[in-house]
Amino acid sequence: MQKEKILSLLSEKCMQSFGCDLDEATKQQTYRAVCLVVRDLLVQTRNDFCSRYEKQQAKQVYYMSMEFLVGTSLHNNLYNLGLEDSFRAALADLNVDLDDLYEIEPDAGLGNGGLGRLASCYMDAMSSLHIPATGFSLRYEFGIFKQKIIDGWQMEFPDNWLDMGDVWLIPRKEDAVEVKFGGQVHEWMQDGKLKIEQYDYTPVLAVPYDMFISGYDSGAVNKLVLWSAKSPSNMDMNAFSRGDYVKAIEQNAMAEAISKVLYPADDHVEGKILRLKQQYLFVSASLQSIVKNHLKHFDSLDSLPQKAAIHINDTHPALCVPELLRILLDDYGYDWDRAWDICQNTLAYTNHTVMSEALERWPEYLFREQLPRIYQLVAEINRRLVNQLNTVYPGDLAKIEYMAVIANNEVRMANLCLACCHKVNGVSKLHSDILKDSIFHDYYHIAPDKFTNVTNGIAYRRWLCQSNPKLTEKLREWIGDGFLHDANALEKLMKYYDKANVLQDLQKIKRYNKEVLCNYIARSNGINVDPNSIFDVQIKRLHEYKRQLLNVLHIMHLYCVIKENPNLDIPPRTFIFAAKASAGYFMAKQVIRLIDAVSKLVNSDPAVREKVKVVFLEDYKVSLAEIIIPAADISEQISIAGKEASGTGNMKLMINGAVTLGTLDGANVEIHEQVGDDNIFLFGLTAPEVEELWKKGYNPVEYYNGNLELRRVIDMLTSGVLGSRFDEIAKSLLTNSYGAADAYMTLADFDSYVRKQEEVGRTYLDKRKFFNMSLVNIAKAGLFSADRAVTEYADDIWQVKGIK
Ligand code: CJB
Repeated sequence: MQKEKILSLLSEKCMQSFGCDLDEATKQQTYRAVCLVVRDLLVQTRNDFCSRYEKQQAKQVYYMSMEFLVGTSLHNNLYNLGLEDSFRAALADLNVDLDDLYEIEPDAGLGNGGLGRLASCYMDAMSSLHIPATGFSLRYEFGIFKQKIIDGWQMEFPDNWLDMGDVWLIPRKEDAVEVKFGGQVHEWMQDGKLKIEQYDYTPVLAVPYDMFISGYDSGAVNKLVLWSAKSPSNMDMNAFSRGDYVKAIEQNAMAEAISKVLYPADDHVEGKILRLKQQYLFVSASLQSIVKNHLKHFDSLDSLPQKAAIHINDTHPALCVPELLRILLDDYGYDWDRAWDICQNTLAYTNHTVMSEALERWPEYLFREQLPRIYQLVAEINRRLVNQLNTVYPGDLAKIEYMAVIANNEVRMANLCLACCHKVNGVSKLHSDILKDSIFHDYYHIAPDKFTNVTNGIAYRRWLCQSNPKLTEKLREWIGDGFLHDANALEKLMKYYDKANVLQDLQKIKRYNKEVLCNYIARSNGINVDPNSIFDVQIKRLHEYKRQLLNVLHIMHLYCVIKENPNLDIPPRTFIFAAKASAGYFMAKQVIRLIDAVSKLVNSDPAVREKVKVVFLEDYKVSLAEIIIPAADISEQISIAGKEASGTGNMKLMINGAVTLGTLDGANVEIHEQVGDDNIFLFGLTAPEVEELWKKGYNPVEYYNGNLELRRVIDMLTSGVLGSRFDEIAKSLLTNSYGAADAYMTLADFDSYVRKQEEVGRTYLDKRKFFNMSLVNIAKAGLFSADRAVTEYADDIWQVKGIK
């Protein structure tokens, strides 16, 4: 597009939206005008795409997820539309730097971490692959909280993203749907048919907002539909006319509270009523709109499984099962068997974690009270399931109870999905095997064909091409443009494996990206970091199983070693952390406090700080990850084996040339398969070894007593040298009385980790060797493209195809 055309579109938008000329617009107004112009372009492409797939009566994907961690959109959309350079040039005429506009865009942080970001990567990939898809979620008024660290403590602040982020959303008030909560169910016979009605319920309106999702160089634009809860205006009229003004307002607020805020817990659930209401609101509204859309094009719901693949992203949208059943039975008069058949063939489920605290279960009374009709259906699903299980496992009451949807006064959402969905997948080879062999083994036994694996993937055009333009430019020069469409073409880089000038260029690019990050660190933390040091990065949610603690204990060990021997010859290191902890997660917050204390100790000690620096970057989010990842040398993926379902940060770091230091957990196993032993730093127990050790009886005190280095750092925690004491952490490692001590085997893996870290240091001294490794990581990262992952979903689970 010519820059004159862009300028005229911008001028028009500016006048329309703000009543001012473009050259008088503030930066914020210019930003909004640019976004609105881009949005219009997306609408045009979308209309064209829709008419093509409607004409072909193509099957569609409906991706149901409580979280979409979208991040920013302007850069992504301009890049995908191939308009970045022309917009940059047009804006330069106005003395506006496009990068400044990128910076003022808030992240749409409608997710906690990996799961939500994966959903966004898959939306991007579906658009790039021309697969007609709609994502459904909630339009949280407040996304993931903003994090500040004050005196070592994480503080949470509201994320009012809609202030600026609303520019990408198009409301469709006319398409609002009603969702019913509470009340009673009335059943009666009419003309020989059972009739069902919910009465005395509380209605809540779900209003859809559309956000368009572009694909790379693709004629396809999909959309994310975000539901916002509203109180129906007529609901309070009675109370209002009786003069019960406060009650009316209260009811309004209660309805609207449903989409107010994202629950900030990751890999962990809280059985709160509001959360159940969020889930039902978005599930019911989405299914109503899917059904309506289907009936616009086809004459009955019999063909739903042929035309719609509804995907349940983790158990949060598991209410899809009984809600779709309810619609088929109550609203469209299907009989049970036919309705169940349609549900089974339409719905598929991805499991994202084996952590027992993340498996959703609802107290039965609460579930029944909030969703009386849905409860009846779940009870009937359970009754039929238990009957069936009695024939497969006669008399095995323990097994049947384990597999039941309702047991011990709880409704279990994973079992609901397992009982119904035609496909169930894990998110890495190891994780999918653990599902089959262990947590879902009994379901696997009765329906082995249901189970499959789709290893996660990333939208590499965001994570490499957009966030690391220097590397991308060089890659294009070295291997051509093929990788922009097909990530497997990155493998061509292997021909330069030992080419000195390529390795030097890789080193220069890394150095440049490190300088960018150094500037950020100087601005945000006031710490001067040496760009020649190894950038050793652990960025992810703060969770005990991810073992940020192991990383800190090693840093404390290094501190001790350097204090003992100030002339120690090791390459300087900068340890970079970024992580949010769930607001109520005490131990996670203690670990943040420990990182903060260690960083103060290390960074202020003249004997140590030349060799080691520790930086904790506040408020980890997509846009911050985009700055850190291109600058990383070492990617810390050090979870206890068997617990990290996949990880996707590991893939983003790898494709940017960072070398993984990790356990054989999640997708690290496949990264290892890709790069081979020589291009990864592996340490620690494997998943079977972890299991073995638990069986044998794990006693962390033996490790503490048997390893002087380990003992020294654990003793430091309670000695006061860190400025304050970390008794709870030490206790959780050695003497936890309410669970297993050291539940994540940090002590068992300490020695192996320390030795591997020494190897990392030695390897880095040989720059050529290190950048050989880095090159291999980039070259072999193609497998982890979201395009590959989505193609597997499309072929094996959804049976959908891209549109010509
Ligand atoms: N995951 O981010 C979350 N939240 C959850 O509640 C459960 C799992 C993560 O999902 C990612 C995407 O599949 C995985 O890569 C990651 O291992 C897992 O922890």
